Amino acid sequence: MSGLSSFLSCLCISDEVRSALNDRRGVVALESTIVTHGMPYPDNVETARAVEAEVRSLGCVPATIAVLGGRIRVGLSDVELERLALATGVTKLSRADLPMAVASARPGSTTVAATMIVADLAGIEVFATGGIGGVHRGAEQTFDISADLTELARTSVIVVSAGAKALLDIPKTLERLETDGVPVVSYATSEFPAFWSRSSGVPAPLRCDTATEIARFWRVKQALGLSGGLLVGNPVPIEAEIPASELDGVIEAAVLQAAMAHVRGKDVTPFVLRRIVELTDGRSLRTNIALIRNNARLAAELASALASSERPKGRSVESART
Ligand code: PSU
Ligand code: MN
Repeated sequence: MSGLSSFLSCLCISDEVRSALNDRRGVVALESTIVTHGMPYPDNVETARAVEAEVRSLGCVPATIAVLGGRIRVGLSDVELERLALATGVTKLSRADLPMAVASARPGSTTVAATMIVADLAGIEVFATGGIGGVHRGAEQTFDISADLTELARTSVIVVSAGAKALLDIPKTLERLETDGVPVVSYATSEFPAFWSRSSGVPAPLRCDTATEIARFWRVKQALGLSGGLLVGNPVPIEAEIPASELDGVIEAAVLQAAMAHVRGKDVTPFVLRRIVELTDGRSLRTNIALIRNNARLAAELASALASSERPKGRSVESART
């Protein structure tokens, strides 16, 4: 089997997404780890549907990404989404285990890192999630740093998030992104948002106030041949936020419980998110749903702005000299 045909045979783009890309309509990639590991059923499938509807309401096409039946799927049907939301034993996939899920034909859901890889393969420039993974609190002991950060450094996709989850060490997360040269843009705020809270107390490295501004920034980055992602921090709507002061104790308790239960590796984030939902009686889940929908709307605005502007071919020293 040639390299190209094996690549094509494992990547399956739905007809709807393919024609949207061909017709240069806005397409927004969506991840599936939120569905399988981020929320309980039925909130997970209801949220996934609501997020897809937000994207459509702005004239764009949603492309939810997962691995099913040994193929990387870009764009799921409603029945497939429901099945994924109900399934148990779905693997949470990052860069390291994405090929294994395809090779073994076991179902897998994609994290921010894996969704970026697939979006880039499919030619989708914008991706909406809840919050990225980052440098965990106590990383100086555990070395727990999400592969999402490495992916942002190498893969050229815009990730619209509500910031980094406040269970992380936000200043260290931003330091790491700065080292890797990943632009971090807060949307219509001067602070980097903290997922459930609009404010993290940490200033945003860059600020844009409109989707058009972000789109222009992205096109210039591409024209200069600067590969890698762009992270957008879009604060949760005021009416849905939980102020950091109210959540700090809960997060600390949940992180401590994860450590005491010896939760490790990829299980840490789902465990802590679940505990925070329990400790807040479901309030953090409602905030999580609101912020994902909000991110989907901004991502769709961005995808529309980008669809009407040409993708530059990238820098060429030869052409610059002539
Ligand atoms: N955003 C949410 N809920 C989630 C996630 C993001 O609102 O569950 C997932 C994303 O898939 C992200 C992952 O990539 O959490 C981070 O996991 P880790 O810290 O193990 O890299
Ligand atoms: Mn980790």
